[in-house]
Order: sequence, then C-alpha cells, then structure tokens
Amino acid sequence: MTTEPIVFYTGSGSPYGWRAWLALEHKGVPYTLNMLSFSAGETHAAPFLAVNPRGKVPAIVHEGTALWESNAIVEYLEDRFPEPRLWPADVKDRARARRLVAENDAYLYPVLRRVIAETLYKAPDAVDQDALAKAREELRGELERFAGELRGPFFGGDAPDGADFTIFPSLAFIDRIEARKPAFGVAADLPAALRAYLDRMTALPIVQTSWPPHWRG
Ligand SMILES: N[C@@H](CCC(=O)N[C@@H](CS)C(=O)NCC(=O)O)C(=O)O
Repeated sequence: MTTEPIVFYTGSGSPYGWRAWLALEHKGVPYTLNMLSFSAGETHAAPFLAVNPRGKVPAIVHEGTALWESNAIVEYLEDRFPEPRLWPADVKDRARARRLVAENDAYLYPVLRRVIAETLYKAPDAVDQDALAKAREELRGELERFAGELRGPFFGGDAPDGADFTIFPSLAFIDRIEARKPAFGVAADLPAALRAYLDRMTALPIVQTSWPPHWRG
C-alpha cells in the first residue's frame, strides 16, 4: 500500500513509545522519527502540544491525522497496514495477546515503575528500602506469572507479536537497572525463562534498531 510516511514522536526509553516503534518496524511502513527530549521539555513545548495536547509520547501524524495513546496507535497500524499481522490470526489467541497487553499495563509495568523510581531515579541514601522491598516482592510475583505465559520462544509461540512488543519494553528496564545500579541485584529477580526471553528479544534486529539512544554505550 502506498502511503505518506508516518510522522512518529517518541522519547528515548519510553516503554509506551517503544511498543509503537516496534509495531512500525514490524510493519515495515515508512516513517520519520522525532525523538523528543523529556529533559529539555520538548513534550510540553508548543510544537508537540499541537500534535498531542496531553504532551505525552508516543504520538503519530499520518495523512493529516494526529493520534496518541500507544495502544490506539498500534491498533491503527494494524487496521491500516494489515500485513504483516501484529496479532495472532486465531480469535482466541488474539484475545489472549490483548489480555497480556492489558495485564502489562495494569499490573506489570506499574509495579516495575515503583522499582524504577526507587532504583534508577534516586540517590542511594534517598532510597525507601521498605517501599523497594515491597515493590520487588510484587514484581517477582508478576514476573513468575508472565514467565508462565510464554508459549515457546515468545508470548504467542514461535514469532514475536504485539504482546511481545508491549511486554519486552517493560522487562528491558530490569536490564537497564542492572546496568546502571548493579548493587540492587534486580536482574536476579528474573525467572530463567524470562532471562532467556529478554536476551532473545534484545537480539532481534527491530529491537536493536529501536533501542533507546541514551541506553547505548
Ligand atoms: N497511556 C499513554 C502513556 C504515555 C506516557 O505516559 N508517556 C510518557 C513517557 S513513557 C510521557 O510522554 N511523559 C512525558 C510527560 O508526562 O511529561 C500511552 O499509552 O501512550
């Protein structure tokens, strides 16, 4: 299908942006990348607020229409560019994949966010150890649950799909914390199956292409 390039806005390390970016890469549609700087306030500057009045990434502009909210963007891409599919062909498998996305957004990422807040974004003497211990305990429960959902190399089976493109950007933060703050030993909370999964996903060319720029090196 011929199409104008999609204008894509994201921010380095945004897990919501990453799922949309992976969907774009998976579809192989033309797009232009606009990597906004959170620290420079670009998500709340007038040019971007004209695209998304909420000032959040990801957002796209395609053929004159602006769209935001990562899951809406992913569904738009699937509807507008049906092949290659993002979601399983079987209706029940597709519902399950979307259920995993919903569980990522409602449970896994929120608890991971609490761990990120205590580890990545605080000075060592400011860490609330009780809050961190509680969040990690809950995180371990979520990780066990998600490990049990793997159906082979990926969440849907033999090939990555939209569920992987959502769950992986969350899980990747565990390696990010490990790289930046190894003293917390957060990577030890990963079940073996998810450790192997993270390595498998990280090696995919579309993941390497979309790797957060400030995580490189
Ligand atoms: N529900 C939104 C969440 C988007 C979101 O929270 N984006 C964050 C980055 S991960 C953001 O743009 N934050 C900038 C800000 O709040 O100033 C989605 O799924 O797209």
